[in-house]
Amino acid sequence: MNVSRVFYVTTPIYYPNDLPHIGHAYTTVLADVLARWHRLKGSDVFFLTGTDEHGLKLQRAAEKKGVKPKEFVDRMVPEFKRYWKLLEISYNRFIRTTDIDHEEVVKKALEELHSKGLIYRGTYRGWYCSSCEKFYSEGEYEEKEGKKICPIHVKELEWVEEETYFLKLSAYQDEVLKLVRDTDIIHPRGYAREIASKLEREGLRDLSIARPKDRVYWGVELPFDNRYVVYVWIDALLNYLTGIGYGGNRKFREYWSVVHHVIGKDILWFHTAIWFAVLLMLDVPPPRRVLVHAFIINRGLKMGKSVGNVVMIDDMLDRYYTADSVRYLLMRLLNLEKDVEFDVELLDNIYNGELADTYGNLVRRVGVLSIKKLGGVVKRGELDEELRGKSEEVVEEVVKLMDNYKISESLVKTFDLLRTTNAYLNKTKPWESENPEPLLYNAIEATRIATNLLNPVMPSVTRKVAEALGFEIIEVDKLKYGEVKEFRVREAPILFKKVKSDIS
Ligand code: ME8
Repeated sequence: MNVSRVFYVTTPIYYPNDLPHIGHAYTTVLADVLARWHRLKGSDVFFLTGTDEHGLKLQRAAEKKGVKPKEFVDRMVPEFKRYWKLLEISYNRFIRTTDIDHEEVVKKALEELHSKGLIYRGTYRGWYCSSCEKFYSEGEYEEKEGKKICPIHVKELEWVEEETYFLKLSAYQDEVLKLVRDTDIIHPRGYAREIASKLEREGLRDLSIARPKDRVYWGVELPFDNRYVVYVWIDALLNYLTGIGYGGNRKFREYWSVVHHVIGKDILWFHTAIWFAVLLMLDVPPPRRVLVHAFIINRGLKMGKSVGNVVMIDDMLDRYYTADSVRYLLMRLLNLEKDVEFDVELLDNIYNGELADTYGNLVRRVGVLSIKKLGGVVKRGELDEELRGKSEEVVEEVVKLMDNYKISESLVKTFDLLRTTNAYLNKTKPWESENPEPLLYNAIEATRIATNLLNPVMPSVTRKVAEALGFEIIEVDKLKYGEVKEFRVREAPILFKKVKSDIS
């Protein structure tokens, strides 16, 4: 196996205390698009997603429902799987932190850290947010009317004072800072600067990595002291190792060398400062990339259950009918650096203008005309230089953009080609022409190129177009304008039903 032809991508493992919403879909679809893009480039891809099932938050959610935590998460996991199926998420493994192989990895890792003398006993005194499952140090929280407030969940922090075990992260501060500042692991770089300056300002403090069982019983037992469970974030981060069979084998090393962690900016500190230090301690190389995106916000606040401003995946599927449309819209909105407001009017316009009027309309037109004028058989004739030039330019640009995680820009580029092709039809008028075949061939060929490029974002609709117009979705390196000798057009499907802006 050639190393450059391997790709490993992960999503955060989500807390199954509630159903996933479009914030979770945003990350998961992004990871799926990268997985599909690399498959389209001929790589051997491993795509990992799953659920983060231990800890106080889950324990409390189960207590609220009056059931045991395991029973509660067992009920929630099928819901996550159902949503990811609806959205055509092509994961290779759905990992649960309650999986036996994972619990073994956690124990093995903790043993190793302990035997290396990196864990010591101590007392933790400080503030905790159970929704973040995070210890808050001074300056990180907000204060309102004398109360300490979690800035993400806008709720009061809890005071925690307990005997625990600490992990000696502070010993790795300089090495971690180097990885953050002097490598290209964290992307976009603004996030690296943010973490570097936090490290320079506050340093990397030792972390409490256990919770006493009389407070938190729902977790992996600490292998060297059964009165404690492992702190949920340490448990969770290790899933990325379990997912590909943590160990010294070749498969693990190959996948690990290219791992991309896709995350939202809320969990950046855990995936950089803390994770890099833990990996250094375990003698595992740092991840190849931590790909960070900003938030989807609604009425100015991060969309989240505790804030009460979520848009559910079902709401979006109801409005835009198909997984492909929802995936397209989420990826069209995607912004790694800036928060984006969930704006239905804007989404309606993109949906109607781009999917229905541009892509849908083009496919329908070439389909109908090919069947009517040529009985569906469209042979290659003279290639149109403008469409060929445009197609080649778009393929080249899209490859560059996708390889740089600029998915929204790549969609805009591909839609340029679709628009140019619609304009080509308007200009050359194959419906009036005595020799419509070369005109239709060129239009279908450009449609094929665009469809092939759109496949990772809209897997179903692009397959449908390929079948209707009679071509195959192929590896992107082999995509070349004019390659197809003949199209056998079978039908002229209507791809996207328009939405009316007056309903919401
Ligand atoms: O943090 N906008 O799980 P979680 C964009 N279990 N992305 C959003 C979002 C929004 N409004 N809301 C959620 C956890 N997300 C831990 C992870 S990993 C070892 C452990 C996405 O269920 C985004 O990816 O709270 C964010 O980082 C993640 O969901 C948080 O999911």
